[in-house]
Amino acid sequence: MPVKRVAVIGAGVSGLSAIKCCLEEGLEPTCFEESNDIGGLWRYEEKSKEGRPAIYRSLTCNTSKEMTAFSDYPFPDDYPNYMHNSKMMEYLRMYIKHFELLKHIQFLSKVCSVRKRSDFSSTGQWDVVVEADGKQKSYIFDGIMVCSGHFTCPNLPLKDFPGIKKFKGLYFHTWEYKNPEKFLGKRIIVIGIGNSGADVACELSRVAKQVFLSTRRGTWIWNRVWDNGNPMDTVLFTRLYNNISKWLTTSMINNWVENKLNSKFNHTTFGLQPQHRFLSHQATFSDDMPNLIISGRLLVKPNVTEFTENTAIFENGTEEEIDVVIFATGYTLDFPFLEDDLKNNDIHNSSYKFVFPSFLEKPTLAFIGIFQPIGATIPTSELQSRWVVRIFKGLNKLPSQKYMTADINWNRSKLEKQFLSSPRDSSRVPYVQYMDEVASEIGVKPNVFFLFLRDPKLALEVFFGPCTPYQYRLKGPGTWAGARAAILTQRERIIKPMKTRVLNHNQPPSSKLSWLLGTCLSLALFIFVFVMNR
Ligand SMILES: *[C@@H]1O[C@H](CO)[C@@H](O)[C@H](O)[C@H]1NC(C)=O
Ligand SMILES: *[C@@H]1O[C@H](CO)[C@@H](O)[C@H](O)[C@H]1NC(C)=O
Ligand SMILES: *[C@@H]1O[C@H](CO)[C@@H](O)[C@H](O)[C@H]1NC(C)=O
Ligand SMILES: *[C@@H]1O[C@H](CO)[C@@H](O)[C@H](O)[C@H]1NC(C)=O
Ligand SMILES: *[C@@H]1O[C@H](CO)[C@@H](O)[C@H](O)[C@H]1NC(C)=O
Ligand SMILES: *[C@@H]1O[C@H](CO)[C@@H](O)[C@H](O)[C@H]1NC(C)=O
Ligand SMILES: CC(=O)N[C@H]1CO[C@H](CO)[C@@H](O)[C@@H]1O
Repeated sequence: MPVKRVAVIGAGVSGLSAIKCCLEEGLEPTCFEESNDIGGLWRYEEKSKEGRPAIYRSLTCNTSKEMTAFSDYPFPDDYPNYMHNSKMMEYLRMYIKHFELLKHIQFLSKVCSVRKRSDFSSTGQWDVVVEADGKQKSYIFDGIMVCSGHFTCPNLPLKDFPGIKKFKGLYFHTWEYKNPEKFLGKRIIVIGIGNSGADVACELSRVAKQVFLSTRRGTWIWNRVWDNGNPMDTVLFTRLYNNISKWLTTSMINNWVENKLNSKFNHTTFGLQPQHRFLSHQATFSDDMPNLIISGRLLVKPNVTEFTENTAIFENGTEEEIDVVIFATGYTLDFPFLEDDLKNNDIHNSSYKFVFPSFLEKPTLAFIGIFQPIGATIPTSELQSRWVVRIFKGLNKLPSQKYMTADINWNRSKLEKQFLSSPRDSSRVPYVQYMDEVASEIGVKPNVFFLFLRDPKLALEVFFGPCTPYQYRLKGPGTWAGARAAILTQRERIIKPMKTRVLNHNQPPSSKLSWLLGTCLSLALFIFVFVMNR
């Protein structure tokens, strides 16, 4: 029986594209959102609410706009490359207006439980209980898309920090942090050096008396602003690099990146040098941190072994007076509404491509955007949704359970070898590789060679340029007529927002010869890559 009615749980970025993909395939989506508005993680609120994601006022996207867009809805050209959260909300509001998604969302509706119906093995249907207005209501759905995100349940490992209960000052998780105002002149310690830890420590170190950043293993720091001022992801996440990386060993890639990052500042001198290699663990985005470390506003410290009433004692025996402790210790996955077999199974251990739990008799439940792509979330979860709705409708089939389990185990052992065993790393996948894999399932992966024969200009941009989401709208189901133009104009949209002081004086003349040489080299490389792959 094909799926018709679909419950979408959550109206964040993943939920919104899930609704849109359902509509595209003629399904009937109902989206249940616990709060009173869309946006999920991206909606800033003055106070964090339990069970909801939360962000600080200054939060800025860590992926650039051309890499972050929905695949058939580019950002306006005057939007900055790295957006403040309020800009992201503006974009999401334009998106739901343009595709008329609002009428499919029920706000202030909390999903309490999602249970298999007794005839699940034949129908694949689910009983869904939703609470709204203090009343519970039951629904029957043919398909479920879980889009509730993975930043809702803060991880606060207090038991690892003896003495924290005795500590007289303030302590809390970054989930509760909003802005630096009330921390003027304080002595603060931030524990953890992930993206939030780095952001919060840098922001506070401008106003606090002193900020300490405690890290057990250190980290690699990379930048939003890459060579020549280009957004990092538009430079590194290309088909060319994805292709080249297949011929290099992991350690060659690590050497290259680590040298590059160390040439900006020496990670050993700055006290950040980790034991692990670059690819083994999530790196931290921070354009500011080296400036704040070198100016002494931010001091990098080792593990805290103990807190006293007003100090922190570090692993090497030093002790510092502290007024505030901020735990930037990440999040745990939490799906309180799911059945035990879905909830207890670590879903990354048992989901095919992080989407379909492989042990269900019917593939009528999918996780969308519940993983950690090394790249933007919007296009990855959108592509997952495009695949899911086609599976729901029976237009595409999943492989056998045996194959899926083997694939999951194979990938897991590969991940375990490559990454540190940390919850964050169990679901990390390189962006281009993952997008291509899912795109191949539904036949929307561009074939660069055939494209080259038909439309060389486009093919070169697809191969050498940033692997933007529009590439997955060039062919197959869900083709978008604007995709070609969007790809050919993407570089203009990258520089447009910075053209606020247009220079009239002439640029130094660049030689025609070097341009010609560059073009010939690119072509040669392109042909070489193609030949190597035959
Ligand atoms: C490399 O690029 C060629 C041409 O686009 C493509 O056919 C091939 O699949 C790519 N290989 C990898 C490993 O990405
Ligand atoms: C970084 O500094 C350390 C000493 O602090 C030195 O041994 C090392 O060679 C430097 N690394 C690079 C890449 O310059
Ligand atoms: C850091 O300190 C905590 C608390 O004492 C301890 O549980 C943890 O194992 C330490 N980590 C390392 C890497 O030493
Ligand atoms: C601990 O680290 C501090 C720098 O934060 C350094 O001055 C001190 O010598 C170190 N102490 C030990 C015992 O290594
Ligand atoms: C997930 O896989 C890891 C590594 O094999 C294992 O240690 C862990 O117990 C698994 N978790 C579940 C819930 O199956
Ligand atoms: C951006 O930050 C989020 C939150 O820390 C993280 O999950 C994601 O992996 C980061 N993106 C990239 C490309 O590293
Ligand atoms: C995401 C990922 O790493 N997928 C890999 C899982 O394993 C299959 C082979 O069984 C690979 O083709 C995928 O690339």
